[in-house]
Amino acid sequence: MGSLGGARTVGRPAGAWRGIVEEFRRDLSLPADAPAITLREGNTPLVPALRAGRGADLFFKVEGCNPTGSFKDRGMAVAVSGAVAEGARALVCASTGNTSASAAAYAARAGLPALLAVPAGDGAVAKGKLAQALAAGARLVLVRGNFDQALAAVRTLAAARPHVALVNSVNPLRLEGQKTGAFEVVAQLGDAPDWLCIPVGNAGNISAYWRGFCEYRAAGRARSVPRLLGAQAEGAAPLVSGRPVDAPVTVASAIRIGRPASAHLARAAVAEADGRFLAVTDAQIIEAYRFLARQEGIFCEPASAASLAGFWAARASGLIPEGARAVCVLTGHGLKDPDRAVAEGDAPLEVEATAEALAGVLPPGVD
Ligand code: AN7
Repeated sequence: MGSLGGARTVGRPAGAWRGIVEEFRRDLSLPADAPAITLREGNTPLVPALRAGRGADLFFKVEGCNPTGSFKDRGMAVAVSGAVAEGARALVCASTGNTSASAAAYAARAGLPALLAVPAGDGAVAKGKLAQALAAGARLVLVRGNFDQALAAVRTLAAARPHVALVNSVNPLRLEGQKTGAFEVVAQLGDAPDWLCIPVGNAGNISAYWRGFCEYRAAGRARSVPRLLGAQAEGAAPLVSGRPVDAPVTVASAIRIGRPASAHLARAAVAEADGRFLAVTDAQIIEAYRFLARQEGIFCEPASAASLAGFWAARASGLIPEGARAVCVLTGHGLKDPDRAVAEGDAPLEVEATAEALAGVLPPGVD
């Protein structure tokens, strides 16, 4: 603890962002003596939409700019800081990929081993996320089952072992960290937006954002709270149908989840927020994914694009009115899933290494 605590002040220029544990410590329920295990997560850009807004005042919270490329780093920083304070000797989690990538990095930062249980099978976890876990030296285990089964297994494993810290979002510190996304949105806009649109898988993040908005309103730091739009993939939409899904399917592997662990919290949040859960098809998700990269310049992963697909559906139905201020949370970076990007892109051209050859393939209308 001493050496980790000391590391906090090393090489810190005045005014530099210290990561969410230090920046928001007074608003986090974390033991006061917990060290900050941080990669300087948070402080991600809120980027105005140029072309996607369809008459609304739309912004993107670009969570792919976190250290491991997803919003999970906010929760992981707090969960791992808490685990170190409690003397954990190992971290475990189940994951569709981003939680494991984040756990692997923060375990490395904390000097702890990590056991990551991810679903086996082709395309079950996007390649970039596997690469991150392997790069960090974590013990990556492919389990013969889906995410929901993997989560049940690691919960049972960790419950019997006090020195094994479970860092899935059933760990309350995860949601504590992730609520800071809402704090930042309020700071960036000057108040809460009218609507917050967010992809829903295990249902932790939507619950965390709601907590963050409510706390800021209670503290007088925001005048209002947003309505919540929770977007699920049609083939993995238990919160829309009201029934668990035993074999969830969607191109958005991050949210291929049929039994969300935080379903109760998310349902309560959406009810209090006068919000909605909404299902979007894989075709709608991919349309939004392509639009974001090609028309907005923002490369996110497919699951993240579900937020924009949901926003568009809600604009079309009139649920989100013209002129409303909305934020879509783009939860993970596009590089997480390189196979999808290549599959959606145009095949590259190959020519001789001459100016003449390149002149022959200039974009139309350019000479
Ligand atoms: C990019 O990594 O569940 O509703 O194991 O990676 O809080 O689960 C990932 C979820 C949205 C859904 N967008 O958030 C995991 C995992 C991305 C994600 C979600 C995930 P939750």
